[in-house]
Amino acid sequence: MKTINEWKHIFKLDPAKEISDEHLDKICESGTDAVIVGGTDNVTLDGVLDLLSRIRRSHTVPCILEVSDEEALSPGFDYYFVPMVLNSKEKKYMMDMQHKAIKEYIDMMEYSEIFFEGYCILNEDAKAFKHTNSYLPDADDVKAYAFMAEKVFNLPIFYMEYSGKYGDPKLVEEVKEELENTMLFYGGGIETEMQAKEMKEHADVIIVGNSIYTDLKNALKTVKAVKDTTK
Ligand code: 1GP
Repeated sequence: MKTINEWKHIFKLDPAKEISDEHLDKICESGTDAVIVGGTDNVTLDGVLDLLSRIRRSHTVPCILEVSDEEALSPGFDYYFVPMVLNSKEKKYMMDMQHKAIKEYIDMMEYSEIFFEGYCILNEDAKAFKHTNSYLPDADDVKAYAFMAEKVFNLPIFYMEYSGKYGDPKLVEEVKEELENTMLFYGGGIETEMQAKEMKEHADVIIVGNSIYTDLKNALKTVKAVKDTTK
């Protein structure tokens, strides 16, 4: 099995959205490096467990829970990604929720399976942006957050989150230049092979979410588009 720093592509499934078995099979067998289960609204334990069991039933793709609500925390995933929202105006989303979860659950978990993500939410219209009371950083702010994610907090992942909107490839390129060891994740608005390739030029990993539900055929093509890249 590949290690996380060899990954290039991840599909993100929203437990609050319906997906047929046929489509889920296609996602899991697409050649993607992993599948994240995560969302912002209406993420319930039932929804998370339903997806986990349907994925596990017949697939071996690595399965990650992105923990946004501790009520929906469940054992059985390969990895747990925990967002720390660097551009939230509330300390709660950067520090306090994570602190509380560590206090309550760390003894039950395997720390090697947990990855903290330095999140920077860059789409003002995204649900996560509003939910976390974030502000829109300018390019220099974003680069400074990337620097802090790596050098100050030593986080394994810096995540440029444009959820629902295709972002700025130039800024992704500039942010990548700030990072030496921390992996750069890009997510947001990828619907075509060309967009996947463009963002993968700079990001280590691209995440494709919404287009799974709106245009599966083209969403599936994003896997091969980035697998062929050498970086
Ligand atoms: C969302 O970054 C992911 O958390 C992917 O974004 O849904 O816009 O593809 P999209």
